[in-house]
Amino acid sequence: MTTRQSLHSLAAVTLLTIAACGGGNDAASDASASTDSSAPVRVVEVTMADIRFGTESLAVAAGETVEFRFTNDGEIPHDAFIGDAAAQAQHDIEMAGMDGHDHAMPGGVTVQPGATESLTYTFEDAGELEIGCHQPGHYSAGMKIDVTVG
Ligand SMILES: [Cu+2]
Repeated sequence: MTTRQSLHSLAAVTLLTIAACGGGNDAASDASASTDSSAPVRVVEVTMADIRFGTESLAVAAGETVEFRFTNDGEIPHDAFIGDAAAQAQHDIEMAGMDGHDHAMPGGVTVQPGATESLTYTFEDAGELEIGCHQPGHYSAGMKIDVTVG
């Protein structure tokens, strides 16, 4: 019993280690093995450049869970924040007040130059969402992806 418990703990630590190393090339090959969810997760790779996303629009199914992998090919940090247009506008105001400093961002990630960050999101309801970058001035410059959930 004790042995089984420690094996279980070891497995948990291994999974945490893989998660902490997200973005490395080695982690990518293990991603499917570390996914416990029964629902298949679609992986969408998105590049970021100064100042735009490599993808302008995306269609997903209502209820679909997507693992985004944002790779920043630019020379400045970029964000990816998922929400409807009203949430984007609100978030842009909040970020402007923080001078672009990193902060906890539910539904979003900040990606440093040269880095890759994963963001897993379940699109519950049909509608129009956006993925916006809220580094100062980026969203208003059009750094966003239109997401159609249907
Ligand atoms: Cu940006």
